[in-house]
Amino acid sequence: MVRGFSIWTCTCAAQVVLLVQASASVFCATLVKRQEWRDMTNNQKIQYIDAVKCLQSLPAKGLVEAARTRFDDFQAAHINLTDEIHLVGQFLPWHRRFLSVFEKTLRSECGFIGGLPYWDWSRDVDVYNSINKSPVFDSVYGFGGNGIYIPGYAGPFNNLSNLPGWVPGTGGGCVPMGPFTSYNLSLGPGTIPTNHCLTRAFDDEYAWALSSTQVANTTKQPSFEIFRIELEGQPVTPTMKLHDGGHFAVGAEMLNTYSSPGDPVFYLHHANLDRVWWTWQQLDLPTRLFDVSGRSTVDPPFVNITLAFELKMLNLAPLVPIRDIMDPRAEPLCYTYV
Ligand SMILES: *[C@@H]1O[C@H](CO)[C@@H](O)[C@H](O)[C@H]1NC(C)=O
Ligand SMILES: *[C@@H]1O[C@H](CO)[C@@H](O)[C@H](O)[C@H]1NC(C)=O
Ligand SMILES: *[C@@H]1O[C@H](CO)[C@@H](O)[C@H](O)[C@H]1NC(C)=O
Ligand SMILES: *[C@@H]1O[C@H](CO)[C@@H](O)[C@H](O)[C@H]1NC(C)=O
Ligand SMILES: *[C@@H]1O[C@H](CO)[C@@H](O)[C@H](O)[C@H]1NC(C)=O
Ligand SMILES: [Cu+2]
Repeated sequence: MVRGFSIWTCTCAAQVVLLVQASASVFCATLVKRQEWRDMTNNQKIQYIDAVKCLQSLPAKGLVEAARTRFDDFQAAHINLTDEIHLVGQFLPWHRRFLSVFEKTLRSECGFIGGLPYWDWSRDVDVYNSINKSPVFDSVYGFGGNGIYIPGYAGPFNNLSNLPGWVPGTGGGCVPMGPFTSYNLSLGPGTIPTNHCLTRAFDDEYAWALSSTQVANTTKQPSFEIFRIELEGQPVTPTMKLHDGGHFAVGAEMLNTYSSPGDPVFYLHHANLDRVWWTWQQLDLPTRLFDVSGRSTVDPPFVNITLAFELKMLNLAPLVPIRDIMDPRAEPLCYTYV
């Protein structure tokens, strides 16, 4: 994927000037197709899982000492930046860039030839009001299922019952089946590094938040800021929304704001959120293609997010201004949802 990034590392003045003046789309040679998990062939599913396992077998590049693998590097960056990238205006742009770097890394370092898959949970929840039966959690052609049931499980710090409206999940322990049973995480829970298995605690109590009715309510929001708040959810909204609904429905590893990218399904959940954002942008592209706003930090003093705000990826990738990741069809992103 050197070609994909080449324009950004180019020192040629003319190209840089052109880029600044246009402040818009630099067209891609090709777009990778991001597909819904169940629409992929079994062969494509295995290729994706193998690529993630490849990242889990490559050595870390050392952002934090406790990170063992390239897969951990991504989790480490997310943990480090968590307080700057949630509940703020850059929430969606940051995660769009993060997923794109993950996708490009799978391609450049693990020979993956496809696009990042997404998980359209509405396709499960609209039918079953549950995520349990989702093909995403298949133990052969998916990410494995629920964690082993631990009665009274209330999170790694045993304090989730403090959350308003908390209903215990149906798992909590190690995921016993699927492709990720033998991979122990080195980071998390939260900001603490521990050697632990991948855990899940499915909780269908929150599945309603992922229905197509909820998606429609989100995409009808008139401004970027209200759209982002309605998508991201608690504690700014009084009830669960698409973003936190997905994290809570899967539970355990996925429930921790810092360390949730330890569950490989994180990337499919966030790809779907990114797809919902792109859907919202496309409903009024002339207005919304470059529409961002919102506070830059959770606590004052904060500035308002603009297109010039730079997204940090630490040691994963160079800084880019939000302007450059507003259009998935343009460099440096180059993907399309199908
Ligand atoms: C992020 O990394 C910086 C630099 O290593 C460190 O000072 C900071 O404590 C880290 N923050 C978190 C939340 O891990
Ligand atoms: C649970 O404890 C952890 C670690 O002390 C803390 O970070 C987290 O905010 C707590 N969660 C709740 C819901 O109280
Ligand atoms: C993986 O973590 C679990 C605890 O979650 C532990 O029981 C197991 O021994 C660890 N496996 C390895 C190979 O470190
Ligand atoms: C739909 O969106 C509005 C904001 O426009 C929000 O107040 C309301 O709670 C949402 N409805 C549901 C069911 O989430
Ligand atoms: C951010 O934008 C809001 C709404 O337009 C405005 O009220 C506020 O003063 C701005 N804050 C800063 C720090 O520019
Ligand atoms: Cu996040």
